[in-house]
Amino acid sequence: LITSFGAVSGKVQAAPEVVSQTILVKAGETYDGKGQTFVANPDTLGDGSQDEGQKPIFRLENGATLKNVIIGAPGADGVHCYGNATITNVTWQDVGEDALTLKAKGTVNITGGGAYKAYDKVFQANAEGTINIKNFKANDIGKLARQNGGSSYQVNFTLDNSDISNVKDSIFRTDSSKSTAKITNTRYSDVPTLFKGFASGKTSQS
Ligand code: ADA
Ligand code: CA
Ligand code: CA
Ligand code: CA
Repeated sequence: LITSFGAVSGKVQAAPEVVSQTILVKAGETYDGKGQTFVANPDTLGDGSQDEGQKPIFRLENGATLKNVIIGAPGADGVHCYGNATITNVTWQDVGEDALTLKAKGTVNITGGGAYKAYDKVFQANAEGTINIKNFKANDIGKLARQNGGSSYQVNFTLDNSDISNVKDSIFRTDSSKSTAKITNTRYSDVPTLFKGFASGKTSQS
């Protein structure tokens, strides 16, 4: 009887962990949240509004992995990736300023999980590199991924086997004539535009 107290889908849910100082995942290391929910302390990391300059809940060094994590509200500035990163089964229940930012050149592979309630952007590319999104769900978002406005380096975006709904702006957006975007095997509902700002021949959908 005691084991089913507070149970959801047969599992006892731990209270969200309030993160007051950004959790650092060192180069090459893996942080497995084991399904735990993490929220930002609004006094130290940020309140999850559209104010810039909020801090991330997780900071990943080059080659780090983040998996089995739920980010609740407030989400502050989500996850910052400095170089290559593997993001597996991470769900943003209520995206804060944004969900994840590529902060230094690298490839970010996001597989599984989802992002919800993003007033503006989910993924933000502030450095050259590649963002691959696969087996993902997003609902009630502004844009799925955005290369930093006015930047001209190359970012390659891919989206595969995902479900995207209720988008205000677009799936992928850039201002760079070098950047590319490819969408495969993905279902949409209420998505006004797939690609915004890409040069001709730089996008594909199948
Ligand atoms: C906006 C802002 C950038 C940067 C970015 C981000 O695009 O103009 O300077 O802060 O958000 O990384 O959230
Ligand atoms: Ca921003
Ligand atoms: Ca939100
Ligand atoms: Ca941000």
